[in-house]
Amino acid sequence: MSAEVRWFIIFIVSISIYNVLSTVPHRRFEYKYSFKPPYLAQKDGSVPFWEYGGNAIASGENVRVAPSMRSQKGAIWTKSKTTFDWWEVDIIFRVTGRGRIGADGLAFWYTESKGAYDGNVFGSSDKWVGLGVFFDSFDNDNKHNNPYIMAVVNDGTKEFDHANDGSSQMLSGCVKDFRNKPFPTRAKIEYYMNTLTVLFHNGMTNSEHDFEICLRVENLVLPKTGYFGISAATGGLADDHDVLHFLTTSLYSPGQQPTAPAAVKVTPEEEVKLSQEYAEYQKKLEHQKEEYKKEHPVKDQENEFEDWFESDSQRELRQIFSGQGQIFEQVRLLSQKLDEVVGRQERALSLLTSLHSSGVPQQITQQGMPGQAPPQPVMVDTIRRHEVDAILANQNQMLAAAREIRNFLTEVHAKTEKILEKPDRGTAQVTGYDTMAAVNEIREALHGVKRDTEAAAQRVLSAPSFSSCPNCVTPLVLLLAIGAHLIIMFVYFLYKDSKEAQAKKFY
Ligand SMILES: [Ca+2]
Ligand SMILES: [Ca+2]
Repeated sequence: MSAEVRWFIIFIVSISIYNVLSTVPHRRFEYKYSFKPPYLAQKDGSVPFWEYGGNAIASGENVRVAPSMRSQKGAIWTKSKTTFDWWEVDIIFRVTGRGRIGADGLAFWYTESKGAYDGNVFGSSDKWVGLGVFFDSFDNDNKHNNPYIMAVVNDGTKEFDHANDGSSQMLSGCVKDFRNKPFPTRAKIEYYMNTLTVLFHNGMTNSEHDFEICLRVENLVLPKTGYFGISAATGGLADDHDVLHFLTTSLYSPGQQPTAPAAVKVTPEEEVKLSQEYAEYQKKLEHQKEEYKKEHPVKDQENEFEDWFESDSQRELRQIFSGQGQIFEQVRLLSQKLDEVVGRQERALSLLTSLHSSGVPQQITQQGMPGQAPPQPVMVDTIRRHEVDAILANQNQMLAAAREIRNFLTEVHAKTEKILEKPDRGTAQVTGYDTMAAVNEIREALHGVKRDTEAAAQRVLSAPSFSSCPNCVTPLVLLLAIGAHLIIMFVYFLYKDSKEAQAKKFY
């Protein structure tokens, strides 16, 4: 390979890599718009960079946006507005309740201003400006299509149509059950290049790869900046609405680079003050740690051991879950296989129909219009019915012939066997040979007699005085005498043969 070709290939590869990279957005984790365990809430109950209210409770592990009690409403909002155009939010949540059906649901918000903590739309304010993605548990319009996930955009003028579950207002949605799942359910809400995509993970497995698409809306214009929020509400029926993770990632198109946060100018006094605060905080923390250790020295160990072992019911549940997970996996595989089979069937059907349509009518057109080119080439010249019949008849004939040959061979075989069993039968041949020899002898004798007779006849004819001899025997008498002799000889030979044969039989 010459150097030019090598450089050309490197150039092409680098261009293609650049093209691929240029379509992938640049991502940056936004900690100011996220929360996750552990230490989700601090000791005083606050969640850094977030504020919550209503009936919401934050713990170290999750935010219970609305607890499973009647008519509860709560919400949690980011403290500051977003500073990026495109984003992806990954929410891990659980909606759990004892009832077969629950209420009311959970909502994700991206709005121009923060909503209330006790509003009418899943715990937040109505007439919002921006986007709401609702996880609606309760079937208000009785169409048996809940739990339902939907995206609704509002310009601040419309009231949410609870009676119809927002069916006339939503951009798009999907029926997905998110209540009481073995693993936490997840939603990925992405807004990139004016396209909104909502992916959903149904919590049946713990796999990262089991997201399904719920909805996709293109050419969507949302407020340039806004607040993220989560709200939830219960009604007559009540579920626990827990949010475990809220992770925000800002997305930047390849040309656009993430803007570095503006450098904050700190005066020397402030710097001293801040470092003092930090030192005090560290001291306080150490002090609290020591106190805690003093208070719970034994309990800790107990807890440690408790964590090590699982109870019977926990183990049973775990086994059930893993079994169900396997079943689910198998069913999914089966459904994939079924899809393949259906696909193949359809392909085969389409091939058959194309064969049918290009086979029969084409013959007609070819016969009708010999000058015209066929519309489609004949794909396969199939065997005709009468040809099949002829082949079958031939085969039958061949079979019959083969059977006859076989019978004949069996007969021959049987006879050979008999012959081999009784080799003495070979004497019959000898007898036949004797008969032949005897017949030959007779023939020879007859020839001799004939010759003699002819010679005698010539002599008789040549003798002129023959008729004058009265004592001589007449030729007729002579011939009769010879014939009588011959018959006697013949009978004697036959008698001799039969005697010999009889004698051989006994032998
Ligand atoms: Ca509803
Ligand atoms: Ca409904």
